[in-house]
Amino acid sequence: MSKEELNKESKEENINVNENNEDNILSKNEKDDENNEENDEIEDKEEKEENIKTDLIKIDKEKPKEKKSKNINNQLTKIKNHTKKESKPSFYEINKEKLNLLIPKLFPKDKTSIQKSILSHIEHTLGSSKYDIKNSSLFFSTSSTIKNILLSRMKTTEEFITKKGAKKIHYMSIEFLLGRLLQNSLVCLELENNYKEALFDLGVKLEELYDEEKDPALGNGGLGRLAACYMDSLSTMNYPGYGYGIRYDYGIFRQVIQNFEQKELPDYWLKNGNPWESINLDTKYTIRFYGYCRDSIVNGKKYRKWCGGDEILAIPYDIPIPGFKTYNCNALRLWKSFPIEEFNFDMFNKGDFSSSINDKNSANYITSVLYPNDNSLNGRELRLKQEYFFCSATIQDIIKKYKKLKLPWKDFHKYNCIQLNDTHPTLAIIELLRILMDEYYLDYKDAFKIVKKSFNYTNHTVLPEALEKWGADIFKKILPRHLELIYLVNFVFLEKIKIKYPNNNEKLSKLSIIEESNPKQIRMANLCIISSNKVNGVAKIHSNLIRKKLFNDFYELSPKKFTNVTNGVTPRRWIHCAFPELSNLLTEYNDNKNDWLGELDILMDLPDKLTKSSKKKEFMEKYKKAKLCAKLRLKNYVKKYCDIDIDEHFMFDIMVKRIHEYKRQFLNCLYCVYKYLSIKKMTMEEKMKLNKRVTFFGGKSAPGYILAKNIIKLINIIANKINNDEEVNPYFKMIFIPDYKVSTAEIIIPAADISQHISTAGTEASGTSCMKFVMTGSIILGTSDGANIEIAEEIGENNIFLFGKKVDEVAQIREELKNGKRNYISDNLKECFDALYLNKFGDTNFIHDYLNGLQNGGDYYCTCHDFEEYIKIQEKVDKEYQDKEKWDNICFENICHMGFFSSDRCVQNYANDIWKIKPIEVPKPDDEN
Ligand code: NBG
Repeated sequence: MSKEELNKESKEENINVNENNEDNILSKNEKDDENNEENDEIEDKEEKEENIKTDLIKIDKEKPKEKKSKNINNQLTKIKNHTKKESKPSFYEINKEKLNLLIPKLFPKDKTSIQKSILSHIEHTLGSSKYDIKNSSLFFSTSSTIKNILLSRMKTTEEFITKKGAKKIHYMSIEFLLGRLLQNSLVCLELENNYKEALFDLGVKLEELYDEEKDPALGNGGLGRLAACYMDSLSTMNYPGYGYGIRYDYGIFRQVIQNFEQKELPDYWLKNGNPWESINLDTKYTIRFYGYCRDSIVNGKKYRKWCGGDEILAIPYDIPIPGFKTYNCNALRLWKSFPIEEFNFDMFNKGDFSSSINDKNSANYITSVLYPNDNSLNGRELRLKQEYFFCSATIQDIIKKYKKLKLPWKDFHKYNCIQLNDTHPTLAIIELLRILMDEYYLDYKDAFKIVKKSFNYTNHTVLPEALEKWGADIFKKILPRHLELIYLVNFVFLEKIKIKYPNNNEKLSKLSIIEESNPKQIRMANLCIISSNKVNGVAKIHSNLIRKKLFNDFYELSPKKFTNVTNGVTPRRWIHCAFPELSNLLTEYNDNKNDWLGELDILMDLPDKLTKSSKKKEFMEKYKKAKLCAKLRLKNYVKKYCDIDIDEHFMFDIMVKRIHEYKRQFLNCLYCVYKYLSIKKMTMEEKMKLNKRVTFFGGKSAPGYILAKNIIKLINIIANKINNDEEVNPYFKMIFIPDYKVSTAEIIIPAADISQHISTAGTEASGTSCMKFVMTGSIILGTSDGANIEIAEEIGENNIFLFGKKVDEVAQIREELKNGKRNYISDNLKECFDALYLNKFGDTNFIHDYLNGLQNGGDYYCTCHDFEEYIKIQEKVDKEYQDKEKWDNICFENICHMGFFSSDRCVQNYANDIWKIKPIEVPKPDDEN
């Protein structure tokens, strides 16, 4: 369905919502779904037994007559207030007319008003001097002018959506890898040219200001970047969606290479302030850690209470998320921890100055730094505190907003849907359960029903080392009440399992949330699955692996719960911002319309249209020039940051992603060794026929991941040898680009001719950079893994270089390795290993143990097994690159067939199949000029 159709439908469907007819709030889709939902055998029976009896209004009615303790009175007043109509008109209601006149119109569009607005911020917001204006303050003030527009839109969007009584999606993610925001915001507002012109008139290049922005790098890799793309698409598609995460003071570390090795430096991204956020001091929530649980009696019934321990505050920083060509602007709410009191006056007065600020420091620690692990568990106490901190604040926020609607709890899920981006926000499930049971006195059954209808869980990995588990002992200490509730959820669930599978302890132990080890471990994924409405993987192959392998027992129990939403990326950032020359060209030949940026499928007709109008040749000439611009940008970047000269006419072969054994940068590195050794053996004549190539690597390793760090070191040592060998470097170079992040990705990705995505089949859940590479005109060299498979389906198998063992073959090889089979080292591979054993590239002793392991049954990721096929496909790549015209043509056709991989399609899938929400287009108010 196109965006227009969706919007039209939404307008029709949302009329009259909130006019005493709650049912109107449900879309037709949802009503159907309510009837068919939950076919799961066990859960279904329960579902139909009785309707929820307890809601807030009822509790209020059933208020006991006898005298209650002060405490209980307070609690009941609290509940009563939930339903009581407020009588006092708000500030807004009193001043509505005046406010609309007095709040300045904040949408500068023409040259002079843009300039005025920027300069006013320089002088008044920043307090900088007009006598000494630097690019850094111009960046901040320019961004501030745009933030003001977006803030107004964000508030209006929220107000409109609330008034409509629409269901909202709350997207919870411990990482949001936003990347720079200035250009993206201008593009969404369609003001990029206006600002360019206004600044140019002042002698400033807008692009130079883009470079002033520090990446808000609040994530590790694909998972965090996916969350950012989804935020962009939620606004673009007019869905009422809120992001919730953590405002880390330090995001991912800055990577520098010293003596060939990765060194980590702290990256204080807030050094110059963040122009995009606004702290919301009206909202604060108390978060508790440690303490104890006790019984309390309310209305003759026993309840549990969590008391004591330490309390800190969560305060939100909101970042407006604009959509492309729409007024709608959602909010990303990031929590920062604060101490309850600035510091302890008592201690201060007694002269204990350092202890008086201790509390302040320990509260601040919670959100100070992002854990730098990608696809592996961070089993630290502080990490668990981060997870709970952000879950509790988010759930309290959602509840506060829901309470304003004055509706019964049983309808909570009709207005709220919570998506868990992996298991890091799992505690939100238990936090909602705890608040419903312990603070609003719902019984377990009712509370759990609400929870289960509200939550959905996305799994992002099948790697065992990344599946979160927490020791029950840590939980007992930090979150004692949550541990009790987890045991309760597990008990109730396992009782049902015992009925379905009598005398089957194996089933019980596989399905249990608790792993009976010493100490006991809590399996967060099991908790998510048991407590969620839907569970999805992120690419077809991955979702099938989840169903058939990873969570097979759960799948057999509730097959309908499991679904797939293949990942996608936003074309605004990854085509337009990253590769403006290509974007402008596509717009030019799409009748000068850039609507394709909001509906990527539009490009599908472009190749035919160009052929029919005989403009194909002219277009392809311009395409070549655009690609050359992108390659030159990378060439200059490499000169600046690596001090290496490269020739833009070489084939650019790029592999950039987190460094991981499963992603197999080592395989690519071995091929570079092979290529070097081969060139060394060649005659001049043979060399002259070579396809000239630069192989680029980039990516960070987790600081404690020794093998990954050794791989970085190996790449740098080999690159050093190759680049300094004059017999080889006219034909082949190898570069490691340090500090790979969103802003560098925007320079690197569009420059590629070929890009590598060569994980062992069955290990990369999806991968998203593969999509960005194809969208900007390069061909994938990859395995049958993750999203590569679906990209091949969309663009055609002939337009992608696939190689390597398939997922079933990998399983078979692993079995054979277990049984002692060892004849898999080819002569080519042996030669490469020998060169490394003999330290031909420099001291590579550090990798010898790994090489020994690979040859002795340790080839778990099939690096050696795939090596020969990899050489063959690389030869094919070199050969096909000779016909540059054909190559460019394939790239162009591929670009035009990537509509499926727009994140707009993804959020539409989530909205229709999982969240059951409809878009709502917020009308542009008359007072915005
Ligand atoms: C990563 C996968 C990628 C996938 C992203 C986004 C985690 C745990 N998983 O393959 O490794 O593209 O998630 O779904 O970071």
